Amino acid sequence: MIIVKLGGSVFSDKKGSPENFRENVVRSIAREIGEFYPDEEFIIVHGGGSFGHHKAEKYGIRKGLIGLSSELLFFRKKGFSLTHHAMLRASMKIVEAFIGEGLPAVSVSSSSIFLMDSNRVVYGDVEPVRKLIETGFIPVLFGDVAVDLAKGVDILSGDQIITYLTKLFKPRKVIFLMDVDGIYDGKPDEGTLLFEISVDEIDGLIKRLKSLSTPDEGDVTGGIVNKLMEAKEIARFSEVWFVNGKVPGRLSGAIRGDGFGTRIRG
Ligand code: IP8
Repeated sequence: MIIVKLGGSVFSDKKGSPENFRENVVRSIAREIGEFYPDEEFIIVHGGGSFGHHKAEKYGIRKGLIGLSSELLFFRKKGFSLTHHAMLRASMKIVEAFIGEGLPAVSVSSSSIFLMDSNRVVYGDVEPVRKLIETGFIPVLFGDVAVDLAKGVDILSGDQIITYLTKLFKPRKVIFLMDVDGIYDGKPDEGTLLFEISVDEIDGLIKRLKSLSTPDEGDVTGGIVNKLMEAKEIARFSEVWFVNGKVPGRLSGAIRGDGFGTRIRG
């Protein structure tokens, strides 16, 4: 099994107009997956991109529901619903592109199966996902809003969903598709691309990137630093790759194992 994270900055321009969608890019990714499916099982998890992050920010979803005036409570709950519906629209477009390329993709709403507690997933009803895979489907999950037992509500990142699924399903690979060539030891346009990182090097790298970074604008779940923190967990169970999802051939290279990008050594 392979889990593919379809980053929001791959299928959309996060800084562009709300809900813009790169259908050609997603179709090309679907075609590459089609070269390996059905011999290989896949789960797709996509991010928020130009669909989720803007609304999540506008309605302050990450701040939760505790101690709010009734007016603010209503505002935030409405934002929860609107953010979820924006993600449903993103997922619909992605699933349609996959179906258009002949792949039996099926959308699974993350907010319907996961519960969080203080920013982390604590429960996931993933049996239907397992059965979908066993029956030959390609489940498509996504970063979403979620009920949080401590805060009321929160945003659940696609990256965290992948960590949770990896612990249970132990895929042979997890591949993060991004809009840059992989992980850099500095800012993507200035630093050097790292072709291989060992798990033990991740903490040092996170520290360095944090000291350089301006917060990732338009990303409520923490961008590359958050991804690396999840990757550190994921690499205990699976091989991890970071490759450019906008460049045709990079995904299939990572699937074959001779890809251009960053590989995390477990
Ligand atoms: O882009 C965030 O998912 P991510 C989802 O995987 C929302 O962090 C709703 C902003």
